[in-house]
Amino acid sequence: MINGLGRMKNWLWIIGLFFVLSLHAEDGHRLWLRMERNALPADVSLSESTERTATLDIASRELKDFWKGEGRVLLRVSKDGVMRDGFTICRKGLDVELSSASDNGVLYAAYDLLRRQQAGDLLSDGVAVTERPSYDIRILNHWDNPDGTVERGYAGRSIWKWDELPETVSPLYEEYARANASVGINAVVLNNVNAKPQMLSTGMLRKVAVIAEVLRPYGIRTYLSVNFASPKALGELSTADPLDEDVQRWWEKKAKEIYRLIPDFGGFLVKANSEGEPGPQDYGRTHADGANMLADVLAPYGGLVMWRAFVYQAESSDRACQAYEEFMPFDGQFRDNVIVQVKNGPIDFQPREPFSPLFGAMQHTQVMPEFQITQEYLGQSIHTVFLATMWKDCLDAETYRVGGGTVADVTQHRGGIHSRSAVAGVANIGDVVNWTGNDMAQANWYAFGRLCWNTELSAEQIAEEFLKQTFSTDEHFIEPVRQLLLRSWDTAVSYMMPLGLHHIFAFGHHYGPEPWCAPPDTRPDWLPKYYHRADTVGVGFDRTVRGSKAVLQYHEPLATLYGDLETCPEEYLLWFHHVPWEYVMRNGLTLWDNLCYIYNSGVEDAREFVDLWQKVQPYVDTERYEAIQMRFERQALDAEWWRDACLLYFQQYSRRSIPADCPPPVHDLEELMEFRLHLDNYTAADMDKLP
Ligand code: GCV
Repeated sequence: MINGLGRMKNWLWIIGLFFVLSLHAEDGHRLWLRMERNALPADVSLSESTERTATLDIASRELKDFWKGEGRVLLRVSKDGVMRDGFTICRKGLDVELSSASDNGVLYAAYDLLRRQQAGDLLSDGVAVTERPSYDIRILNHWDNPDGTVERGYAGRSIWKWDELPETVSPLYEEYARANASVGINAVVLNNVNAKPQMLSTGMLRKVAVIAEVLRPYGIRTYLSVNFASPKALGELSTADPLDEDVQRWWEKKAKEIYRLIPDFGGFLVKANSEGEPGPQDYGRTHADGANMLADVLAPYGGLVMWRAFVYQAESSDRACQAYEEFMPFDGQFRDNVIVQVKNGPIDFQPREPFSPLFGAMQHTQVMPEFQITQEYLGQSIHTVFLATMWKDCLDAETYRVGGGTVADVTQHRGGIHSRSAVAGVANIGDVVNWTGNDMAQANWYAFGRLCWNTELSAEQIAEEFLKQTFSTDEHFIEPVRQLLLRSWDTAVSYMMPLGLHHIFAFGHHYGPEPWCAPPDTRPDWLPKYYHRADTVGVGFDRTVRGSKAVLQYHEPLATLYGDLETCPEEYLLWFHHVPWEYVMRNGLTLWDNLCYIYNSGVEDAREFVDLWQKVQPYVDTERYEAIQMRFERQALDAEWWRDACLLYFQQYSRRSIPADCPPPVHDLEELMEFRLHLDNYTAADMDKLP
């Protein structure tokens, strides 16, 4: 018989065991930061002349806890060190010295050293490495709303707990700061570009100040998206006209309040006159008027304005032309502390777009690329798509502007004495335990940081680093999964929108295919038909000189190359041309047959990912293995759905049969049109509905 005390002991034991197990459960929360903690701290100290700071305390603590080297680690901040967050790591015998002109630089050096240790890439004796970041500002844009929802977020709710702040400070904030610092991210916009005016209320700013305080020692500056109509919306003025003196005074007062609370506040991100957001054009003013007014307000504090070029009007005959048309007239008219933030492609984070012509065109304005880490248009938190490959494609593209230069070159160029180069990524982070919904999507957060730090890194290197730190260093795991990641973007493009097709998504949620979608009374440029233009002659958007003339926004030789059907890269064919179904492509097949084969190859690749992942099961913990495998299985089913939807829909126009050696569709068009393939449909019940 077990007495009462014995029973209680048993329960305590069970609870204890549960606690220990849950602590060690592999839930993905540790991201790529999986170093084993030292039993005894490593020997880490500051050089004599280096003064202690909160940032150096973090660098010391990380190295004491996780550096396995036997020698001494010396941290040195000196004015002879590398500037702008850069650093040198030098190994002498067993000792290592980390030096920089700033404490942030030393922190980045500490994480670099730990990354090398994790990935088995240690420096040999006598070797020194010096690193300098490609961009000064490496910033995450959160599309998080004050009510805790996240626009285009697929990883739970916002990590910012506005209801609890400023009293309760979630431990997530510091973990988040650490993860960012470990990959060199040094700035954060906390809220959605569709900004609520309430973000600038005094109550909210006090909460923002608390988050900024947690982020600061990790070298991270806080920025906010602002609603251009704030002076009106917060109830004080009848206008938000940027040339109105009361409006200017309102912003000056607001800036003073912000900097009193957050002395190192980074600045404002603004989405103006786009998708219904207010802006200077509401008062007959220009983007330059609006941006410069805010820039003047922030200049005394060293603050920046990141002004988005993501603009388009319903009436336009080609949405792809609009950012250029609206911004080029103001090239050279923006203040030094304005950076124009341009999405990587001319439309909107589509699976594959040519680079935005604005990068090459704006020669007298500081321009920064904006990438989307959250996979709004690429399978959200279900599909594995490694985005470093896509971002490299943009960054490495030659713009052919005067003097030449790739997108990376021209955006890293620093125009004026105050200007800083910058690059933004729309975050894929939420409050789910593994941060990004899909464990594999952590790779994109990681890749964004690493690529902004060094645009010369290859996608392959980044994939390998990530996998080694996050899963396993075993070559039997690394080799196949690295290949999978590197193929994953091309695969997704093949089963979603090959050959330059774009924006044929389901309305609103952008998960599944709906090339037919045409709800009544909807803006034409929000509908797939506006983009694919399929008819009985062919498919694709004519952006040549005979069409919308978008090709002319590129410098030569690109304008001619893209504008000629015979020379246009096939990956952009239907982006720039309306191509007859029977057009014979470079491989000798017709456009229609090619389309069928490419869609099908995407499906086959997605199926192969399921098998490939199964083969590496021995190297992955059960929890993450299963969560990822379930997603690969769904991805393969979705790929089939995409292929059938697009081919059966376009077949109505091409009136050609699917080649005999291509597997016939699994679904029929009616059924595809009835069931809206959606992330939320993927409950067990809805999976059953799938044929
Ligand atoms: C934040 C696309 C997205 C919107 C987003 C917008 C933008 O249109 O679907 O959710 O709004 O881009 O980048 O401003």
